[in-house]
Amino acid sequence: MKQVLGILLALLMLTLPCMAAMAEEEIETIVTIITTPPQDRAERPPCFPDPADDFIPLPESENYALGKPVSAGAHTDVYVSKNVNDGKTDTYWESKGFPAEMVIDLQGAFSVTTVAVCLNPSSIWEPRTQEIAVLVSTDGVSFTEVAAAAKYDFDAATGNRIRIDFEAVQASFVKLVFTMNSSSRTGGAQAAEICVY
Ligand SMILES: [Ca+2]
Repeated sequence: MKQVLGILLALLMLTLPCMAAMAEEEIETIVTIITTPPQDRAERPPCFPDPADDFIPLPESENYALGKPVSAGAHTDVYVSKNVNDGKTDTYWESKGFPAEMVIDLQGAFSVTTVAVCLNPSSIWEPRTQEIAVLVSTDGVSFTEVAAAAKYDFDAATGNRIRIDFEAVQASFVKLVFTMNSSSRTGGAQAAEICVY
């Protein structure tokens, strides 16, 4: 009997390392590394439309007006002229009355084709219409009209911005003349950003 038990014990001792090896194989860990998407913006499920899809598109080329010197007549309250090209749509210029001229010194001669006027994109800014003409100059003294006065509709649904396109022209100075704003909240022109492309 003792002999049988001894044999069984020996067999058990022999098979234990094999069983341990099998157990190790069975619990082999598989690691899958998944890279996370960029966390700099909220993810939007594809079934939800992006409101920006309906925004009036702006050129992706350089905005020659950004940060350049500007000059305009009297402004309302704290809404000074330099707010018009500081790159922020939450700051804006508001003229005191009409007509309201805004001149941007591009500090160099550029071939320009488009002027965009943007208001704050928030829907708190109810729809309004402004009448605007665009003129250009190479010397800052003599200006040529490139877009006659016309009415443009600003609506948060389309980004609260408009663009005025014209034939390519050399310009060192761009002047906008505002002659009407349908908003009942102001008696002047309003622009959060004026961009020149
Ligand atoms: Ca601004």
